[in-house]
Amino acid sequence: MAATEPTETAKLVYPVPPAFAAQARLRRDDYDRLYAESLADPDGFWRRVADRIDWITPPTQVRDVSFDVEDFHIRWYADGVLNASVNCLDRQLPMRGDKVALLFEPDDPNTPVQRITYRELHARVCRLANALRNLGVAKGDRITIYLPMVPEAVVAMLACARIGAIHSVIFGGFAPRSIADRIADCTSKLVITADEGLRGGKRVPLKANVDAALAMPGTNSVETVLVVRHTGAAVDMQMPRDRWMEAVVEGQPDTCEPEPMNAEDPLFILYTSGSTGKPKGVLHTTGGYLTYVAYTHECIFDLREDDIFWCTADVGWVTGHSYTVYGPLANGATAVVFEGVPNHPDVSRFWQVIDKHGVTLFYTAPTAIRALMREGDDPVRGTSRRSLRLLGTVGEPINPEAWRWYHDVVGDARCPIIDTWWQTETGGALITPLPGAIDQKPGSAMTPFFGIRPALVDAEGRLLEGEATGNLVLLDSWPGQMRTVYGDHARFIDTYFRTYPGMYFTGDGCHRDADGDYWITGRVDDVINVSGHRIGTAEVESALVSHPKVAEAAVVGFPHDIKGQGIYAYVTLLAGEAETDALRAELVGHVRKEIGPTATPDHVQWAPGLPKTRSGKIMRRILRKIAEDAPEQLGDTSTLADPSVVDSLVRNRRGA
Ligand code: 6R9
Repeated sequence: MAATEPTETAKLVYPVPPAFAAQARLRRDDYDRLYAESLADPDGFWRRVADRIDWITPPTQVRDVSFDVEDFHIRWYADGVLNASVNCLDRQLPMRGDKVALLFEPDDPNTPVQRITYRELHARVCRLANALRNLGVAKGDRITIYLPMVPEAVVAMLACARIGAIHSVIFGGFAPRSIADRIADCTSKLVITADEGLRGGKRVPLKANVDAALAMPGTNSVETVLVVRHTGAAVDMQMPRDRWMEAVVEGQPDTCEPEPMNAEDPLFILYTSGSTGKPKGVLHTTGGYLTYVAYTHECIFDLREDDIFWCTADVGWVTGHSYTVYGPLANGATAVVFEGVPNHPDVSRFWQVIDKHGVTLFYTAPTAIRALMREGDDPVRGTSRRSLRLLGTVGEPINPEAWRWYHDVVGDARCPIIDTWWQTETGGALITPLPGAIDQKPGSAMTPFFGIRPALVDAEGRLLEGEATGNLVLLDSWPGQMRTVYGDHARFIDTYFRTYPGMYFTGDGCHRDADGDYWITGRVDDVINVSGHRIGTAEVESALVSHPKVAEAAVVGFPHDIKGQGIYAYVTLLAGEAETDALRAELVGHVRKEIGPTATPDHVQWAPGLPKTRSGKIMRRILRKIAEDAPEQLGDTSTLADPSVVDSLVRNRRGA
């Protein structure tokens, strides 16, 4: 599923719809001209783009970058001073004070919608920012946000930005252990959470999860927990640590002096899974990030003043940060904040919400499209969707079949689709067709955005020319690039800049076709992409081996019809432990408890032994082939310490 097959489908080009091109911000000749300019004179190009930002002190410097590990640095607009919340709020007040900034659609369609104007959002952000200052939060302090998809999540992020605190948003699906690790890593001073979350009618015990996390070692940096009353459930309040949000913002002034931030001062940390060890704290700074997300949001979504923009991603992921919060608000757009899920109360919810709010730009993940495609066309056809003018996807490769269904059924063959490739690390979209300029091919992210220089390399780091398949690297920086791994700059350099010297290594495989268009094929490292969420195999393995009956575990991805990839775990039990179905279920539950539901293994196979080299390294290539049910492609197993373990694994594989 993950690997799209370009060869047959590349011929099927969907030209830019002429009606769309006629009104588009950027057309083919604009793309060609601006792309050429952005490479020929990056300084001039990005200087002009930065004019869209309200600077307290405009930058005189633009790009200052070296990917050389001996003299490594990435700085953009380094002497500029600004405040991100001012750009998202104050700047909109004169022209757009009464315009709706956030359109909140609750989990239950019968709960009233909230329409929050820029003026109101500004006041709410200022009140919370003042309250945070009163609680002793200062510039540079880390604040953990663990909230459902509700307007308070956006308010909390912008309140941090207002006073220069660094937010670290944790997805509401993460379990106490994951919360504790993330709090400990950045020594957060304050946590913002809610009594409970609601997803598809189910309650998520957010406050109880925070309580459990704060009982774990390493979390005593937290002085205060602010609790948003959301469902009204009774929660345990520990005084004086825990405070109700409504009580602390009560009576606060609705204006707040913004903290002047240097362009390179941190804006946020967002934890993401890597191929080794614990999740890393991806750090983004203020000036470059904001410039990049605002500019890409306008160009790639062909944004207009009256658009209703809906990105379905939770703010717990980078897509929510860049394209629900910072990009749209910096552009003065109206953004939908959706608390629910695509199949509640029924599988036409997305399309009903589009009709209810007149959504014009819709951005979601391939996994949701595949799940809804399986339900047939009727739930879609029963809705109008006439307001839509553009569709987007993000998070994983989209298979051509799902692409065409999205195009033909959801978009009534009217709307262009932008397949946007990017990463937590990249801040914003890097490879995507500009909708009025670039023809589309189902399954291809097509062309680089302005200033982006993708390239393909082979395993030895040799640049590949023309039509080729290899590892995707980026040859130069862009303003939205991450600046470091929080607290571990060496890990940042080692992870991304040592594999191929002088280049940023994405961790993705990619094919470039004869026309020069890019087809991302998926991760080439030990990261599994489950429903667009990154899961490190090492994290799942360490959760499994933390169970008292497990001796060893190896985890790989396998193709999954809906999720893109599923999680396949091979588990070796301690001597004397019985391989029962009950224990299998217990292990699955254990991983959910340790990491969270996104990391739930789809299959656990008992492995009396694991295939290892003589030096003791697990041969994941072999485990992947067994999980894929392709034992005929195992290749050479003669270098294994004990080749016979493979036969037993093949015999007992899931597909057998
Ligand atoms: C934004 C986001 C990043 C990884 C990335 C790649 C995969 C994202 C994609 C895509 C193919 C696309 N990915 N978009 N693969 N086509 N349009 O998803 O960030 O959660 O950090 O994941 O997702 O493998 O390396 P993040």
